[in-house]
Amino acid sequence: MGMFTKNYPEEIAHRIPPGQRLVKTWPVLHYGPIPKFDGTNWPLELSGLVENPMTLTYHQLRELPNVKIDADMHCVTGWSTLDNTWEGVSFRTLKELCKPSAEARWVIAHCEYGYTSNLSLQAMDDDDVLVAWRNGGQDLSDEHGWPLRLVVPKRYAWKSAKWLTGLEFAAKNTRGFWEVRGYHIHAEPFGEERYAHQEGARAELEP
Ligand SMILES: Nc1nc2c(c(=O)[nH]1)N[C@H]1C(S)=C(S)[C@@H](COP(=O)(O)O)O[C@H]1N2
Ligand SMILES: [Mo]
Repeated sequence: MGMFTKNYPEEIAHRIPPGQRLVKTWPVLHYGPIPKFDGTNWPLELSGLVENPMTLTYHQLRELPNVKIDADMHCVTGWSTLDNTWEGVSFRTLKELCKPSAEARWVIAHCEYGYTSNLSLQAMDDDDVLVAWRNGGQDLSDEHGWPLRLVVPKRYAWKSAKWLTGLEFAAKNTRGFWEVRGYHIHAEPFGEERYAHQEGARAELEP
């Protein structure tokens, strides 16, 4: 049990991972500056081990089938928020467009100003993973990732990369910004997978 663990009502207690606490307002958290979108284009590159490498214009991306999901968010520093409504394009739609090759097992998210994060393709290939531009029925604010961010609800929130510029498919695990600084490659909040030293052989074995 983490130091922040409190007793929550039964209806929600099972949704709060060990060591997390609920916050009422949505924090802003990132390293480095907030980019400004000029309102015209924010290309998204789908690259690496794919049959159809492509760069989608912002307009093309927004024209793809949209999805709306309801998800919880858990930051490794300890805060969680429940029932966030996100709108965007499903990762699976992008995957079908670029067609990762059979050897692709990892996805590296690239962001403005060089932030990266990576996850197994297995973790990304879920129906609640999306590239989003709206939250709570409103366009994202600049500080929450406008005009584009990744949302991976079942992993700690550093994997939900803001100001996303590309998704790169790879055969090997190249650790991202926080992953090289000692954070966990898989990062499942309910397993409290916070730190790299907890990985054991798992990073090698899976996926
Ligand atoms: N580009 C970028 N994305 C990022 C980060 C960052 O430093 N740079 N920080 C991550 C972390 S640690 C968290 S907890 C979430 C926070 O998202 P929020 O500011 O919208 O709450 O963004 C993630 N995405
Ligand atoms: Mo975080």
